[in-house]
Amino acid sequence: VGVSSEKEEVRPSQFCGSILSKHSESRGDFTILLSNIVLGCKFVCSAVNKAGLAKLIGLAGETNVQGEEQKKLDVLSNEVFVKALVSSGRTCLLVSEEVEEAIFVPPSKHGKYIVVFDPLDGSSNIDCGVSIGTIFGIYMAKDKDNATLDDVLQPGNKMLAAGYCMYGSSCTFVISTGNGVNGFTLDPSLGEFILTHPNIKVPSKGKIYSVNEGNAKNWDEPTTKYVENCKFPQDGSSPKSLRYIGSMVADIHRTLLYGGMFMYPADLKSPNGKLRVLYEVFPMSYLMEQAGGQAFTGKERALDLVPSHIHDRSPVFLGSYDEIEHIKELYAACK
Ligand code: AHM
Ligand code: MG
Repeated sequence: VGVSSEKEEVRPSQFCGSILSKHSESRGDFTILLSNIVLGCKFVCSAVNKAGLAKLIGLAGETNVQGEEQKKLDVLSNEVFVKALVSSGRTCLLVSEEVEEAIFVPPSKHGKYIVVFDPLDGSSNIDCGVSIGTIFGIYMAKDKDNATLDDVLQPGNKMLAAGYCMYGSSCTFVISTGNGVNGFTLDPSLGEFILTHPNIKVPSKGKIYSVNEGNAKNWDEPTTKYVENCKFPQDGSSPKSLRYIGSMVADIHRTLLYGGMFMYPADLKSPNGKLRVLYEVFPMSYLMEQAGGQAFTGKERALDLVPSHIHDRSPVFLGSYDEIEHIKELYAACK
């Protein structure tokens, strides 16, 4: 992937490992970190592609014909990313959705970066072959040899970079290092990600809304009004289409490319929504803003949230600039 933390321009001819920094102070640490994340994504992509064959080689949690224990894909993905990140020698603290406590990297492998990640988001979709993905965000520690939880309990606007890899009909890696958003598609014959979606910009308006409407009974008034307006617009415009995959990476990928709004709002049963702040809400909000859209919690800009626990949740509305303006107005009117 041809990107670096120093906000270089991304060129189609740049592939993973071919980065020449323009910045003399740069030591290539970020490039090494990123190439290890990309390696993890390639590994998980390969495992996901074989998931449908699991019955032939042994079901997850069972023993296969070689007598090897089969790991569940989400467990395997977590192990892959933890190993890839620790062995990069560029991280000091990791937070994974799969692990209750933060992971402090052994001193011999210390580097200055902190990575928060969901190794395999949407894993309930694995068995029916629907797109799933990895989500990550990167922070910098104040002191790599004395990293604490405070280094990671920071607002999303302190992230240096964020991205996701979608394991779908193709394997797509989308990243921002704070200078726009770029998308790369894995060419399986080369084993390299190729820049296929340079400088992604989310359309300012959208014709799609995306939400789990099964929760509508418990929604608050602004969410209910927004969705009502999508279906029965009062201004003579056409109703919007509903698209909901139930896999955040795929729903956000579509929203980035086609516009509209993806939301996982608060409801009476889940006042903080479902999605996790550090490794779901923040990275996707960062990408959406970098693509010219917005991300809102119902109270504030999503990237200004300060999590108090590594697995905190928050409601979130993400998407086209004008759509988020609309939901903000509805919340303001309800105050
Ligand atoms: P997971 O981290 O347990 O996979 O859950 C997160 C997923 C997101 O990918 C998706 O947006 C959401 O859960 C869907 O939830 P629901 O099934 O309640 O609509
Ligand atoms: Mg998740």
